[in-house]
Parts: sequence; C-alpha cells; structure tokens
Amino acid sequence: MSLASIDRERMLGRIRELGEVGREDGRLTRLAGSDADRAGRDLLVSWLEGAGLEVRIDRIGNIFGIWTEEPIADEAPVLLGSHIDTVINAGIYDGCYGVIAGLEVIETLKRNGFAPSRPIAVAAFTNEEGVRYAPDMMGSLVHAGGLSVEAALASVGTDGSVLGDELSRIGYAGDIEPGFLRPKAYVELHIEQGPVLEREGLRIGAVETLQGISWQRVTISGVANHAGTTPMSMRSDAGQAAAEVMVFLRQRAMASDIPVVATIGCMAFEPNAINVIPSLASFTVDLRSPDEQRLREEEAALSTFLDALALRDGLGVSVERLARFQPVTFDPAIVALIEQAAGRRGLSSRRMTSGAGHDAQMIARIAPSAMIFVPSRDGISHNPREHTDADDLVAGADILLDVVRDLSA
Ligand code: HGY
Ligand code: MN
Ligand code: MN
Repeated sequence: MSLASIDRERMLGRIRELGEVGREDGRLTRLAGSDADRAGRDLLVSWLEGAGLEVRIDRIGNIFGIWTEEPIADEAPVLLGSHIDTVINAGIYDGCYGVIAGLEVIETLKRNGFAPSRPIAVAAFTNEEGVRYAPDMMGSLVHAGGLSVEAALASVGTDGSVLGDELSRIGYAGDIEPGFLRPKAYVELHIEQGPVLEREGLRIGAVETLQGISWQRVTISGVANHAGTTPMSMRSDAGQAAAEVMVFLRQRAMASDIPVVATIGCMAFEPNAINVIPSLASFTVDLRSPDEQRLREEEAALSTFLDALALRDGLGVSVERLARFQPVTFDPAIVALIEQAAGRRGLSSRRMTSGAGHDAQMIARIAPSAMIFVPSRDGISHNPREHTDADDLVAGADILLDVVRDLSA
C-alpha cells in the first residue's frame, strides 16, 4: 500500500465535534465519570460502531474498538489510543487527538483493503487526567495491572463521589476484567503540550522517555485567630506556611541542575475569611523529573521543610500520596519506526522525552510502547488556547498510520 493518508476532514471534524461535548459558557470540562464524560463516550462509541469495530468496555470503563478478521483473531493486537477525559477549562486536542486519529488510522487501513496480520484496536482509557480521582492515568494503570480494579472503583473524588458509582451511573461500568487485551505493541499519538518541537521548527517527536511523577496532598493545621489582635510572633498560621512551601519548591526547582518541575495547582484555606488567620491549608504538590534519584531528593526536601515549619510555628502536617510513577523508557524499535516513517514522508523529527504523563507509560509495563508527538502552538496545553495546526495533526496521524502498518503487516 503506497503512502496513503488519513481522511483529513473526517478526523479534524471529529476533533472539533468532540471538543464541543461538555462545553458550558465557553469552557470545556469533561471530568472522568461526569455527565459530560458520558456524552463524550457515547459519541466515541457511535464512531467505533459506525466503523464496524467490536466495542468492548471493561470494569474500569476503558473503551476498546477492535478491528479483527477471523483468521487473525487470536493474535495479540496492535493497540492505539489515549484518553477523552479532560482537565478543567481544557483544550480540544489533549488525549482526544490520539483516540480519534487511532480510529481514523483503522478506518483508512480498512478502506485501503489492508489485510493486517493481527487485530488492530483503539482504546480510550478512563480518567487519564486524574483531576477528579487520583491517580492520573488510572484506567491504563489498571489495564496494566498496576492498580486493582476494586481499588480504582473505590477511589473517592475531590467532590466526595466514588468512581465506581459514577461509572455505573453513566453506564460505563463494563463487565470485562481489565487487562483482557494484551497488546503486541502500543503506539500513542499526542500533542507535545510543550515548546520543544515548535521552538526547533520540527514536525514530529519520536518520544523515547517520559519523566517521573510525584503527586501529594499536604494538609497543614494551625490555629485560627484574629487577624488584627494576634501578634505575628504568636501565630500558628497554616496559610503562611503553605505560601512558604510554594516559594521553597519553586526555588529548588529553578536552582536544580537536573530538570525538575514543581506545581501547586490546588489550594484551600479554612475558614477562608479575610480577618481570620487560617487554621488549615490543604494543597496539592506535583513534582516531576526525568531523574528518579532527583525526584526522591525533591520529595525528601519537601518533607524536611514541612517538619521544620511545623516545629517553628507549632503546626500539624499530614501528607497523602496521590500518585507516584517512575520515569519510563519506551521501546527503541518502535521509536525507530516512528523516525523512519517521518523520514519517508520528508517530515523533520527528533527523539525527545515527555514532560506530561500519558497512558503509554502504563501500557509500557505490559507491551512495547512508544509515542508520537506533534507541535503545540506556544507550547500551551491544559488551557483553552491549546492548538496544533491542521497540517501537523494530519502529519502525526499519517505517521501513526505508517507505524501501525509496519507493526501489523
Ligand atoms: O498530569 C499529566 O501529565 C497528564 O496530563 N495526566
Ligand atoms: Mn493527555
Ligand atoms: Mn492532560
């Protein structure tokens, strides 16, 4: 089969269409297990069924569309995919692009009469973002055996809901045991979500590694007191301590000779009143580094800093671990296929690491896996300004097409 290309308008149209599901007052939010998630899932399933794929849904709600012909049905499939849940006030490409392009590749191969040597499937993994339920990449982690489905279903959300109840409520609590599909290989197409490809003027990223991730929730308890009458030296101010932690983490990350990023994305005070010294501060800490030893050092430094604050100001400190994933190295053979495919199509490419977490890092535990990146305008993501040019979206999908054909010839 010559260098075919995917159906550009169908793929771009679907990305736009899914990008409107869960949009309210101009903001797109499709958190795992929500009504918006159900609507997005229903739309995806309608596309999978329309493509004549076998649709299967497992107990954690992972959705699989499988293209298989009788003689090859027992072979381990090539698996594509990503996720369709989003962060809050999201862009339309993160995750969705990889799922829709994966389906597009299967439809293009079918349309061109390609006869694969093994089934080809596309997955939409549950709760990749981890915004409502931690950890992130949850559905693919369960699929890879890194978290029991019972523990995942029992996870309690930031809103007090239980994931299993929500999946039942939206009709996506499947009956198939997770991990039923053991892929021969997994390839995930995704927007870079960072500045590298655009800055270097490159079209394709052949992703060979992915950095380690540490998520914690820190709760600091102090003493509520009067903002006007309490001398500074007599305060147990949980809010002040939380602010010092934020500055401490930033300074360490900026000073590190090895790449480290630190983010406090959520913070809440109690009683949260203008004239009351906060008695409680609860916040999340997202630490990442490609170097596992350095990531451990950052976690240890934070713990030591919290202990010192507690001693100095008479505070209580508790820390809950929400997620912890070590850095991942992807399959060199698949990374090479990606580079070769880019070369055949005359697309500039480079090997690179991923700053973001992805389902591929979980599936890499059970199958050779790798990722394809396309440029993000201004390096922006997790933001409605997230954008990738149409030609780049199509180029990435064509590389996915070529790599899948190589893996299933
Ligand atoms: O957090 C991440 O890197 C991914 O977006 N879940
Ligand atoms: Mn993503
Ligand atoms: Mn994301």
